[in-house]
Amino acid sequence: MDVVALGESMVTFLPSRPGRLADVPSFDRGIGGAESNVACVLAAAGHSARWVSRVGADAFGDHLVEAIGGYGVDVSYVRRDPARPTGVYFRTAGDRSTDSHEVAYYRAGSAASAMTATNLDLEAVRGGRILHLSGITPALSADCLTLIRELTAPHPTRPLISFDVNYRPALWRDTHGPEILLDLARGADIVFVGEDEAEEAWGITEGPTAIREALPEPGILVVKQGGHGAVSLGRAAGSRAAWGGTGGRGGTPQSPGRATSPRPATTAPALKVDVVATTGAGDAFAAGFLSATLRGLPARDRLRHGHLMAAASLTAPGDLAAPPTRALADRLVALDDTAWG
Ligand code: KDG
Repeated sequence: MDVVALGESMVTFLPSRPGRLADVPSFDRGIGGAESNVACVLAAAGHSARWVSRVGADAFGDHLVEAIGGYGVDVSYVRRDPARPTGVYFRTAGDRSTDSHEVAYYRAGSAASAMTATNLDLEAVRGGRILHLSGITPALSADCLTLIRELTAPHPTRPLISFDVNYRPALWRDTHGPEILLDLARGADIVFVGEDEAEEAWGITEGPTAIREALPEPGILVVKQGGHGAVSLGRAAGSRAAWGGTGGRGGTPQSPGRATSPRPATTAPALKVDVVATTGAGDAFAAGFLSATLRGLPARDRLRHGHLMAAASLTAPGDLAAPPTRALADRLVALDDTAWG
């Protein structure tokens, strides 16, 4: 198994026309969930991917398992909870950066919020080359926070941990969310964070180098800069190795250890697209980057694969868009710098 993704997925409801949630009369059903979005895009790109979670023993749980399984993702370790419902959420179609972006979650007490190390199959969770997690899960409940701490702690069969910070202030019940996220990110091997997110959560305003100073441990740190592009910062002095880091070509895991020489940062501009909706674009980016990392591609191409998958997501209304095939993505990534701005 290339990648295992663990986290809550929800049935999403998108308004059938623009407007405030209070005004729109009808909604279209879709699926969402940061981690399963990553698994679906990876499966579409030809990787073996598993999604591990809990859903209710209800119709929405059926829909999630069928829809995510339909992408070719292994859903055989998704547990059904007869006592708790599947989470759902409603959002406006608007760009997250505009005032019109509204999200209404109905997920408190959901089946996924009750995930623990004992009601999931931890061997299946640790059974991939990469375990992808996000900062959404620890915000769901005390049990979920304990689970993520356990999965990111040292363990003899711990895979590489990919962690997308995904700071969702609306989900954190206490004020310690940002410091918990920083701590979890420090325990990961590959970290994705938005520059705006680092500012909102941690008050870091000086960009990628300052974020790297706050997060020296992960072998690879990817800082997303919205429509501008993204920066991959490889092994800094004192960080753990993770498959070649910036500029590396290694397709096999290197033994974790302390690297001593700083590696240069690699920057790649994003594609210029007309944004339909930003939700899910970060997940698509992470999937493209992880796909190229699994294939041992150099840092520039990892970022470009991320941008291509993000572009597919940004130009579609749902949380999960049909990504380009691997062959098409490879052709587009190989275009020269003039095409990539
Ligand atoms: O990144 C997109 C996700 O945020 C979305 O699909 C829903 O997982 C979700 C969440 O918790 O907001």
